[in-house]
This record gives sequence, structure tokens and C-alpha cells, in this order.
Amino acid sequence: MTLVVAATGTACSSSAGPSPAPADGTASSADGVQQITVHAKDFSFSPSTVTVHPGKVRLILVNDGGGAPHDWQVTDFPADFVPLTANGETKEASFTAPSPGRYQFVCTIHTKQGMVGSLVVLAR
Ligand SMILES: [Cu+2]
Repeated sequence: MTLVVAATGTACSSSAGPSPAPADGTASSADGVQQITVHAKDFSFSPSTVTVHPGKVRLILVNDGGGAPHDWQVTDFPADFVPLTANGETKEASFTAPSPGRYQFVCTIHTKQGMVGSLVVLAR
């Protein structure tokens, strides 16, 4: 009989496991990429404040209705943006969150209607 010894070291996962999607705008993390979903409805974002840490972020925009298309763009640093997303559609963009601070994001075609929000980057 051969005694099989696990050769992979500890079986301990370095991951704390998937955290449930927070409702407060704090990004969850998968494969080292922070992921956050922002809903656009009528002329507002929900959540209107998104909290991340420096590093890669995948931003998913869901248009929940109200008729108008919406996009999502950070205005305070260069970043990929989510292009116009029609009613019922979901689109995404990835960008790298910069040093800690508070940055603004907008729907570029509805900024005047107050369709703005805050991207808060916390220190690691
Ligand atoms: Cu909009």
C-alpha cells in the first residue's frame, strides 16, 4: 500500500472566498480584479458612491430602465469608459484605479441632469 501525501503544501486557500455582492457600493474581488456593478435608472446611478482600492477595476453598468441610454465615465483621470448602454442592456469597462482620493464619474450625456457620482479610492 502506498501512502499518498499531499505534495501541494497546505490546503489552505489564500482567498477568503467570494464575498456576497455588497449593496453599499464597495467592490467585490475576483481574480485580483475588483468588480462593481452600478445601476442606471432614470437619471441617477445606484450606488452613487463606488468604493475601490488602487488597482484593476471592472465596472459593470446595468441600465434598469427609464428609457434613456446611459454611459459611465470617470472625469478625473484617464480611464476606459462604459459606452452608451440602452434600456435593459449591460456593458462594462475596465480601468486602473489611481492613488487614493475621491474622483467624479458621470453619465456624459446627462451630467446636467445631475447624473453624477463619486469613485472613492481607499488606501490598500
Ligand atoms: Cu445618462
